[in-house]
Amino acid sequence: MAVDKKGVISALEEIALLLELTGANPFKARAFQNGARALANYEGDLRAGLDGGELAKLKGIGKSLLGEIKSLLETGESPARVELRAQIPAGLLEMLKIPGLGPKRAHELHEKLGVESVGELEYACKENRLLKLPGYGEKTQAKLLKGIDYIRKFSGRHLLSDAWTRADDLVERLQQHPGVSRIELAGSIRRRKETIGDIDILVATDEPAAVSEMFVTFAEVEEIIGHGDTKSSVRLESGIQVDLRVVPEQSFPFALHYFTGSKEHNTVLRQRAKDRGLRLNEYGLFHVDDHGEAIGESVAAMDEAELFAALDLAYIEPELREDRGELLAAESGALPELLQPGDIRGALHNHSTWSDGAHSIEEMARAAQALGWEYIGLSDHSQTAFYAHGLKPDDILRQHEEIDRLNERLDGIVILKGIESDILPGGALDYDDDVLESFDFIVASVHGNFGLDRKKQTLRSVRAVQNPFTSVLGHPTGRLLLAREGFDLDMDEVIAAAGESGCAIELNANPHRLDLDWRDLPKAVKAGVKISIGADAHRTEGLKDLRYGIALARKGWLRATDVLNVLGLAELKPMLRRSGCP
Ligand code: DGT
Ligand code: CA
Ligand code: CA
Ligand code: ZN
Repeated sequence: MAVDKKGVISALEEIALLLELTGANPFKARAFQNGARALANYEGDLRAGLDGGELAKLKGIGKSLLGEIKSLLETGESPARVELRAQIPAGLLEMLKIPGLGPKRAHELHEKLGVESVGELEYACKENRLLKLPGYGEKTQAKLLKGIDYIRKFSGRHLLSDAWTRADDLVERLQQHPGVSRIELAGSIRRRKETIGDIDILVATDEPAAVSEMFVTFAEVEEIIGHGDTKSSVRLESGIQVDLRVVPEQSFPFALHYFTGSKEHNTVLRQRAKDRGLRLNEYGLFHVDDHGEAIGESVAAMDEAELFAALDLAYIEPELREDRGELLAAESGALPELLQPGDIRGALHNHSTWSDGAHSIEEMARAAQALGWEYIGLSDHSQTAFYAHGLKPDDILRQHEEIDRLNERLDGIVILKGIESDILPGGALDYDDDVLESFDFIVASVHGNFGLDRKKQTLRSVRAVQNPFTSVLGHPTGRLLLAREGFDLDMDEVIAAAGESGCAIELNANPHRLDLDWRDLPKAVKAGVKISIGADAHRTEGLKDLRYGIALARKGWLRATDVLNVLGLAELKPMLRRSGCP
């Protein structure tokens, strides 16, 4: 498969990194880095530039590099990369994921200590073996250990979006089997956790062997971990593990409930059954005798709702099954009526080619309209975000003219003029008041200086939500799932300040963020804060990420009335310009 420009550049960068890992002459690695940079700055089409000889003339692109580029464009692979990848132990690459460990040091540790994997490095650190190396001290070693703990926490987990898409696809194909009478996703995907350990699929069938066989022979199965009539497990090429469980029709609701979890929810529900002289497990709900043994047939249940009803509970949506008060609410009729996808009328946080987006305002607006939105909020980056082509005041004037023209021309969608303003380290927004005043809304976000101490970082966000120009506090923790922890701040304090000032808080729907964390959403609602589910789309397809935001909103117990972007334009607009604005 051929690769595009981005693919070529990242291949060259990877080669540079691999060269460093092998301890090759630093000039060699630098040559590939320079080549990648030259291509990134090259405006034209690579293919044409290659054929026309223009690439060859670029500073930093030598003969051997040209060969690699040509091969990448033609075959999607480069001989140098293939060779290097084969030469380097996989564990060494894994080590690069440790925060603070670069290729040079990884090579050194490999060469001097024979360390070839994260586990080996951890062991070496615990044995204080690094202290013997020149340039490594107690502090470095402790820092590496902390970094290892950090990646351990995430290892083997996947983003909800990645796992969910693959899981839906598997379910759809298994469903084609004529022997399958019922099929559902279970586990953490069904509960819409932000990250997923493995995919769980439950099937009711009277042909278990045939269905299992179909499952383990899917093309993307890389390894069969287990294969039986009731349970099969595979690992997909993507590294995700999938568990398939096959049950008879009558136990399907019980098995679905059990394998949906969470474990904590199951535990409290099982206890509730026990208190009523019943036993709940994945096969059914049974009466017990004096010795505590299950007797007779299971209480019948067609679906999970009947299972809950048998325990005098209202139906608990899968998203809520985390033992965070759902049983109590289900008992007392206090479960929330959760937000539905159809409640959403638009979204505020989106980027265009004016900053770091891939599509024009018009393309974004039309895509939003195609999704049934009534409005799309445009919020490109502000001037401090130079790395993302943040907008200068005169850019803003021109952008607003473009939006005015588009709003006149386009029917059925309204574009709102916004900005994603950096929150400066002291908590101020990124423009003077006269510029801030020209927007319909402002999303204020932290994009740099993540290392401020807790007190300063908290004060920074508190000041931002107190600023009457701020409509929404964007991705409030700054976390990147599986990659970077949020910055250190007291979220309770930020939420309280937002509640007091009337500033909304974002639930950023980008599957890498899903920020504010769902666990904090009920707190925000309790403090009277409205939640803005933002797509943070950097291309038209990104608008569809809103589904992840909606999923996590539900997980955070949100009702439609808790969400800002369920409002129509007329109600929304005054909410965006808070009192106190000049
Ligand atoms: P994951 O895969 O780590 O994202 O999380 P889950 O919740 O999908 O966990 P998984 O795949 O290990 O198991 C699926 C469900 O099966 C889990 O949510 C609850 C149920 N389950 C598994 N093991 C146990 C157990 O030992 N006790 C109880 N009560 N339930 C269990
Ligand atoms: Ca799972
Ligand atoms: Ca599982
Ligand atoms: Zn942002």
